[in-house]
Amino acid sequence: MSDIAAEVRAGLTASPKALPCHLLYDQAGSQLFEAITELPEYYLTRTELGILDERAGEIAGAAGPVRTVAELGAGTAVKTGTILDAVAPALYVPIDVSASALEIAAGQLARPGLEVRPLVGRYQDLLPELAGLAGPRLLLFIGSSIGNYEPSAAVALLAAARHALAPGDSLLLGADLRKSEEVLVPAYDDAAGVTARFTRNLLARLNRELGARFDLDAFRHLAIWNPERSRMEIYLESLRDQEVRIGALDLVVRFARGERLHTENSYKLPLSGQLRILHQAGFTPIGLWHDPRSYYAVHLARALPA
Ligand code: AVJ
Repeated sequence: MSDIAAEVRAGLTASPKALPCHLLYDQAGSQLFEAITELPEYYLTRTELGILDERAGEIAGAAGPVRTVAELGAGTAVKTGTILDAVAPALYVPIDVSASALEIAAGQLARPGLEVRPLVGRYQDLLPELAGLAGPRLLLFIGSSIGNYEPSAAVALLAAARHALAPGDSLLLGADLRKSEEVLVPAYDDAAGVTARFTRNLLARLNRELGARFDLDAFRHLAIWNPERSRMEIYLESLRDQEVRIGALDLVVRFARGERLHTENSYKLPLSGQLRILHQAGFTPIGLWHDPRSYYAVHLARALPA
């Protein structure tokens, strides 16, 4: 049986219903996310890329000498090229759950004098391996994926990274900043409906992989700004009372009309909140770059002695 079965059963029998956001990224979901990054409303990717491309020299200078660059969630590493050229490490270690994405990354980033050594797996399992790589090390965690984590979980993840690093090693973190609802909501509910398709693909995936019978038209994509928690919340909302059978789980799930299935949070902390997470994880900030509108922040931070 599919290894997503246990997570799906737990999430759909919980109250309120929720599924882990990593389930959004099957092959179709990853392609839809790529399409999201090109949308006019989705400012994150192009804003971060602008900062990295324009400030790569400064960032590399602030980081100092680096032997190894490792990257969490490297994917196809499309955004990493400029930084790698500026930092010029001897070794690049992209880390991702997707082996196919890492193959593309290795091909794209092949450069004379650079060894590319991909690691396939989950962050939690692979972070300890950073300790065995030649220092000084620079760990990249860009793309605002940190925003999918609860702040306490973000601290735990970065602290685990910190434990695998040595004093003097650095972290480069890209994170979306808090801004007006008028900008945030369209970024997660675009006019062309690509984000809605991305979210609904989760149900299509359950149909494909678990023999579920979700009617995709019976749910709508919902993107809500939560100002108290400083996050976008994404849901699928049931448009009617309905029962959905999930064959592989031998389970029937009941949805009331208006009931929500939570699929994602995307935190947009103000700068102070981002800095607090770095401090609590054992890093001291040494550099900060942002775009002219202050939509997005790129932090450079040094690992502190334990
Ligand atoms: C990949 C986590 C950065 O939160 O902006 C985009 C995921 N979800 N649109 C984000 C996402 C809907 C994205 N991250």
